[in-house]
Amino acid sequence: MAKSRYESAKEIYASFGVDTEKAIETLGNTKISMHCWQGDDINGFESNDALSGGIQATGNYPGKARTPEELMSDIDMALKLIPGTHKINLHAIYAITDEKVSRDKLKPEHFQKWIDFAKKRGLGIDVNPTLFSHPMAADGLTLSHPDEKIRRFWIDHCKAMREIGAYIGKELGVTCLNNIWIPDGYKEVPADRLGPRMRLKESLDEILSVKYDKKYLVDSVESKVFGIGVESYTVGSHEFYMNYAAKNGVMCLLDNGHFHPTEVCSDKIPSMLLFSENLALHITRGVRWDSDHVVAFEDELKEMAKELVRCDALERTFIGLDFFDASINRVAAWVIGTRNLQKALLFALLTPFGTLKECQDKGDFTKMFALSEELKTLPLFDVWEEFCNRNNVPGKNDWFEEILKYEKDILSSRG
Ligand code: RNT
Ligand code: ZN
Repeated sequence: MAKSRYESAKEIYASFGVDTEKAIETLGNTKISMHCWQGDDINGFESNDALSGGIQATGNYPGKARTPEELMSDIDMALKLIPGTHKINLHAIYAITDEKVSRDKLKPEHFQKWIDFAKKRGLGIDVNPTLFSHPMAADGLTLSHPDEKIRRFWIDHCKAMREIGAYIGKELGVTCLNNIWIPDGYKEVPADRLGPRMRLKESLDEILSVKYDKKYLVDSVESKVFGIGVESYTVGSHEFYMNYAAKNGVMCLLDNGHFHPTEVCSDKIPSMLLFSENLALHITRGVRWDSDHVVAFEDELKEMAKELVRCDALERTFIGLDFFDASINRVAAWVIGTRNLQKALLFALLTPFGTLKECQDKGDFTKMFALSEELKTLPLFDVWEEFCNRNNVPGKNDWFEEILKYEKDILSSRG
């Protein structure tokens, strides 16, 4: 009988010293946190007010989710086409409440429907306080606001979300990551760079002073270089949070859209891992700016995946996605972006790092280069298809047929 494509791919990789079975197994155990906000352009269920806070979703592709039921149905559809069992990432504005609940008054019960949803499917949940798209953040300042009353509101909101996260982690038996990102900054060169950062530091100190079992809740802080309307100064810069995280035992979250366009996160990963136990990531794709394009299978993504694998860091990294494209089918966006990240991880898992490192240390850069280039055209596709088959998820273009059907049957009927 002729060998299957996978069998011959397995032999080819073995000739490079790579075990495809091990790669498939590791990839199957790697959880990705799929962000709910791709499904509705970060609208949430509070109101239909415009998105604000230095971020923007552009496009008006029909069929966006308008209710919790629609969003859950769309997430289900996406997860059917994504191999493995993962986590979903929720923002505070996705609370499901009968009446309007102020963000500083949110309680675990307002996430009960999500907990039930996740339990049924064996998913984990991550949470985020929402410090944007709100009248109290109208001037773009939250935890660093000079007005104590406004700071108080946002501190209380962050505390509420941590309590919710800890509850969720316990209920699901999967550690919940609470990630804090704030839009705070100034359009013009500020007169005082230190004051806002001192206030942010104090706010964070209070928020994080409540201790939870790390089995249930862990925290991260997310930096940014700039945002729309805050081009000159960002309070929560990388240096601010990297130092804050190191000193306070929380995680630094690297969003690869949040640095200068020629800076790369792949290079930051090993340095972060050398000094902290855990790392959190938002995987996105910036095109010329923090544009949050859907993750594509491109070089920097592969390079980040390679760092996670060769630093043996998959188990200590919280890998989340963060993109929002409203110009294409949103369910397809989730599937394309998530599968691309998984493909990049598989590509990394199929790399003979031992041999490559040996070349580097011996100074044999010719062989290192030659081998790296050969690896790029090995039959990744066949191993990926095998991974999809074993996880009962369609491979090749079959998944896209399912998207078209869902669009025709479900999405097209939404007004
Ligand atoms: C914004 C940050 C942040 C948000 C989400 C919605 O620049 O990347 O992570 O995108 O929390
Ligand atoms: Zn982010």
